[in-house]
Amino acid sequence: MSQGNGDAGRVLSPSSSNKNIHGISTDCVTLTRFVLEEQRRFPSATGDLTQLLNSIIVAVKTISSSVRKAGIAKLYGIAGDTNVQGEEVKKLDEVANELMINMLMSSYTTCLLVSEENEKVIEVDTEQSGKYIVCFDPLDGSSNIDCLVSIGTIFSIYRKNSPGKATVEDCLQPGRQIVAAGYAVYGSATMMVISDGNGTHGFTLDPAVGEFILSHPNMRVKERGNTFSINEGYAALWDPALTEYVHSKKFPQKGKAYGARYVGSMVADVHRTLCYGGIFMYPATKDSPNGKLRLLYECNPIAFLIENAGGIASTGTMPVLDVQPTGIHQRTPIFLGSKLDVQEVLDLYKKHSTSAPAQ
Ligand code: P6P
Repeated sequence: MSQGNGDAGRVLSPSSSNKNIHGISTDCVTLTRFVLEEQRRFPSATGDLTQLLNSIIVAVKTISSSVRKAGIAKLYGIAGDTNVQGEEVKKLDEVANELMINMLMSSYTTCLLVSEENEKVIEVDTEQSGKYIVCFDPLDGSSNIDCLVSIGTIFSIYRKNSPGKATVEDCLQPGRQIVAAGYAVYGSATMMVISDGNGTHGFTLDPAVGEFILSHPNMRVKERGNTFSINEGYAALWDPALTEYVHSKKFPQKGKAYGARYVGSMVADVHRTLCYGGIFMYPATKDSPNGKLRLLYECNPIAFLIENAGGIASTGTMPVLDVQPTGIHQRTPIFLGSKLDVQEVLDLYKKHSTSAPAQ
């Protein structure tokens, strides 16, 4: 599928084809239908990417159902360390990881998987393997589950470009090579935000139907927002450029101060930034010279979505998508969101010539 230069105008819109009879849509654009439409833009497409995305959709629906049951299950004593059969109850992120791995492997379209939960790359058995590589975080922000803060699943899909048996080197592609990427956010509703390079589009899960429905076609990041998002608890560890930037948002020489918003769950902070504009930052600090967030399955997929929505995602010195990975779990600083807001930070790094740690 194309990258970034698609004719986004082609994207199906919920209003143009939506007929309502007794409040029931008779022509809603589901994510499955959207993916099929996108496949038809490429006559040579084999349908493998469609099959792969549909497998991810099933995994996400199941994770969503498990996330929403987790709290009540604990309350009724169904979940805890063991269930009524005395079987060990897996932690939600383990369940999410197994779901993603099983659905990806059984799609017969993948050859290698990189998971935040697995130290080593996961090889797909030859009789099941296909041409795609998927890097994913099955349940990002899972430490927030018990306090019901929104959490998410993040994924990015690459094509295996080298001949012969897939190796870990095939996973170390810059984000610019991403074929498609997305996240699911398990919040007040469950939404999937995806891009195949032809714009960034949001789909809301209708639990009554069990389908993701196109609710936010062609999402665009505002040129400038009015909030900044960063964990200020680490302010003592920031470099001078970042310290100057945050100070300028809190004590502006002219105009209103920015609001501060920070959930501590990347998908929630990113989704707010995508919807409302502003800037999300997880910078390098004196303690963590490459920041905390992982390049392959957090920063690259999110950067792909943000760029396809007209925003910027930078390490502080270069676009995130241009970083050449050297390890499957490497970290990177990230500054993302509204173009004008992120550019202010980049200009300050240039001024202080304090380059965020080189990748
Ligand atoms: P901190 C969640 O643990 C996570 O990996 C991301 O989802 C989130 O953006 C970040 O860590 C929060 O980290 O250091 O602010 O608690």
